[in-house]
Amino acid sequence: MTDFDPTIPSTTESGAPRESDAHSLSIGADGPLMLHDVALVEKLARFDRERVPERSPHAKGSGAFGELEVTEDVSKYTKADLFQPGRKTPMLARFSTVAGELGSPDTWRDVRGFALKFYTQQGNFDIVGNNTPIFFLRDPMKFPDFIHSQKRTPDSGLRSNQMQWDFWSNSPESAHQVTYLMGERGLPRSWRHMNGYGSHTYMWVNESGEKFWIKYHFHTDQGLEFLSNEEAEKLAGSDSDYHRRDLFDAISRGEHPSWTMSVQVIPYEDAKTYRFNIFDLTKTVPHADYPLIKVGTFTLNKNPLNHYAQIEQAAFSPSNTVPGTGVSPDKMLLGRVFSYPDAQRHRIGTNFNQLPVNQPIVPVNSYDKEGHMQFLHSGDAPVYAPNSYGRAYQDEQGPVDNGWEADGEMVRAAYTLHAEDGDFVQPGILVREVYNDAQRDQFVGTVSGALSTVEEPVLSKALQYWKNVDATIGERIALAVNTSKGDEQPGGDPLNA
Ligand code: HDE
Repeated sequence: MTDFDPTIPSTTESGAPRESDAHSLSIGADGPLMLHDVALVEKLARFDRERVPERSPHAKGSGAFGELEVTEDVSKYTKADLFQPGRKTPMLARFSTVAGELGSPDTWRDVRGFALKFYTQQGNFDIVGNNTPIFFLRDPMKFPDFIHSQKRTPDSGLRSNQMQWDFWSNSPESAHQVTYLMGERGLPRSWRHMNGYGSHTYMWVNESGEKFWIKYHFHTDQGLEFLSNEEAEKLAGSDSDYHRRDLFDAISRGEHPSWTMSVQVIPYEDAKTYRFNIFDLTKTVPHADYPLIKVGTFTLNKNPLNHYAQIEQAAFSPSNTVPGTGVSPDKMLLGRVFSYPDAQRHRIGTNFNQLPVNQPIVPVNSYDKEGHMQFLHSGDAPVYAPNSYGRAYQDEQGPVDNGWEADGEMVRAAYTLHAEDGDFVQPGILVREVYNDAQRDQFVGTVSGALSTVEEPVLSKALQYWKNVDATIGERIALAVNTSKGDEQPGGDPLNA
């Protein structure tokens, strides 16, 4: 399918016949070129502008279109149209790595982005999550520093384990996510074989105005599968687009991947007394306390027709909420609500929401106007509100239905944390109780491999970080690192000889 007519001879962008796609206009066959050769100037000028800035994190990725079908009845928790029983909503998913650039290998160890856009009858609703249920940080102030530390050094332009571990070991709240990252989740076999999580706590509101705290889960129906370090390293060299290719080829073959959507529902008042601060993004909320409640299934069944227009220019944002949903006091989430549309205004252009992939399927009536590439217009309707000429506007007042109470002095501080909220508690449980022996061995191998190039003063801090997570694992990592650095100690990981 194409928006061009491929059967007519080529034209300029303004539609006039083009004289040549192969030869520039010159004075005689050997003479200089002419500035008024519109066909050449337009072609080169457009080529010069082909790239928009890549996403700063999450640059490398791809995605597909599909549909969310609600198979259960969760209407007692939310009035959002897309979550009503039996509803089918068209959607777009984009999966990505975080730290690598646009051309980087899909199989470098990393967290994976899991971004969903639902084109609902109440406007676009996005869940922009990852393949892990938690994150490295709990305050958005640290996010740019974190991303800088995972990207490249300013002088050599190289990636640096030293820099990554320096940031992590100085930020103990990262321990839970780094424990996930160094485990199997850091190397999914394909995007089809990984789970997705909204990660933050969000809000739902039902018809009677009752509010609930919500955690979104998307479990892969293809089963969880992972790559070994060796497989991933080999693929990074032989097929750097391995994950992109896998998804595109599977959908082309008619194998449509699907995910089961569930939510954890936490009654609004519970948050005040629960043993964890549920707004701290470095913590999971145990299923034993708040079990998964199934909502439905989403299936990806349609490949993009144009990667650039539909994936590169897709703009996902947690600020895209619809009635019956909302955000929460999670500081990271509140930072993101600002940052995504801001990045998109810069990256794609002020009117990015007018591009077909970002356009809602319902009518828009916004008083925002003009800026680069504006093409929707309001005719002769007033461009201001309030007005006396019939263009509708809103002025709701009083408490908003998806809000929460807040009080206190203005401070710069971490959240109020509870006894079980220590930075090393949940990562300790993850390595001791969730990982099995084989996974623990793999984990020790991966961490010690990554630390083998790290030097003082960072190394001691990083080794202490793992001892804080778990004394035994910490010892094993220290021994393996010291051995690989040529220490006198006897060889290798003692428990995995
Ligand atoms: Fe992002 N993040 N992020 N992030 N993120 C972006 O958005 C940001 C965070 C995630 O496929 C950027 O348009 C801040 C958590 C995904 O298009 C940027 C903070 C989670 C994607 C941005 C976070 C994510 C992004 C890059 C801390 C998982 C790719 C350009 C407050 C729960 C979406 C852009 C896609 C992309 C900012 C933290 C997931 C710069 C400031 C936590 C999946 O705006």
